[in-house]
Amino acid sequence: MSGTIALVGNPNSGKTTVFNALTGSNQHVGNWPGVTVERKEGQVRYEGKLYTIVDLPGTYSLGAFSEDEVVAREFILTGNPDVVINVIDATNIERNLYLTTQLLEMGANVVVALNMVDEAEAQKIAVDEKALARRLGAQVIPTVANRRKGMDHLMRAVAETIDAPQNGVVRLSYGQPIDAKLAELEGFLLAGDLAYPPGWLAVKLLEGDEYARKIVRENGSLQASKEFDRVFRELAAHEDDLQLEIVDRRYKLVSEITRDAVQRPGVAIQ
Ligand SMILES: Nc1nc2c(ncn2[C@@H]2O[C@H](COP(=O)(O)OP(=O)(O)OP(=O)(O)O)[C@@H](O)[C@H]2O)c(=O)[nH]1
Ligand SMILES: [Mg+2]
Repeated sequence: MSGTIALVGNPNSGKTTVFNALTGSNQHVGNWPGVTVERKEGQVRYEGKLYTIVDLPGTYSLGAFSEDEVVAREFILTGNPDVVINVIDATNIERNLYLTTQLLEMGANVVVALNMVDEAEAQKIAVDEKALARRLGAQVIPTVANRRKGMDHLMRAVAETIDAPQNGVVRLSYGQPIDAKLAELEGFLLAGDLAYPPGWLAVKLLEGDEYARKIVRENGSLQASKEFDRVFRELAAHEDDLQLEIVDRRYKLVSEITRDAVQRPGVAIQ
């Protein structure tokens, strides 16, 4: 086996179409343990190597608001996929990139399938793939999944990205005082030897993510630390303003990247 691929993207972006185009009939359907969410897994052969590919439920975000989001993010964080194919809808890049920034923040090894480029072309939306790739620090491959266009190129990018991981280019800054708080939290979390990236957990804790808090609260070595009570008291005190600021920063980054890489008809270049 040469690696595991996770397919992630907004609802209706074309994940299952990509999955079917890559796997053919080589797939089976089950359920994720403990939830009613469908689990599709298949096999892809590319250049003599065999890959397992998992079709994750469609989500706009990777918080803890729905079973779908939790299933997707748990698999990305603890299922150890070697690469995440983020399927994005080329006619709706700004909305789709919100999820992309979260994937990069998790430290996922991302390849972007820029899907529905046929539709984008019909709507005269011009996407500068190179600019997008540069800003994201990930390969961006145009695809038309329902016509199987771009699938070979996509698998080549997957193989290359497994061999030479490209993550870590997008490092979001949330400005002060949030960045300082995050660094402090990250230091605290490092002592816990957790199964989750400390940088990602720190952001989720500041966002007030209940699930992230549970992970930290139940960690034995963190509980035993002197810092433990103080950290949680501070989190509770700052919750609301930090949450808004963090989401706002992410949206700003996404709209900046979109401005760099996408031209819509009737929107003048500045
Ligand atoms: N024009 C066009 N249509 C596409 C393309 N890829 C997929 N579609 C169509 O878009 C619709 C949604 O595709 P799906 O593959 O079901 O999307 P999904 O991301 O799996 O959706 P959820 O599982 O609901 O999140 C289907 O009708 C596909 O045939 C494409 O590249 N171009
Ligand atoms: Mg689907």
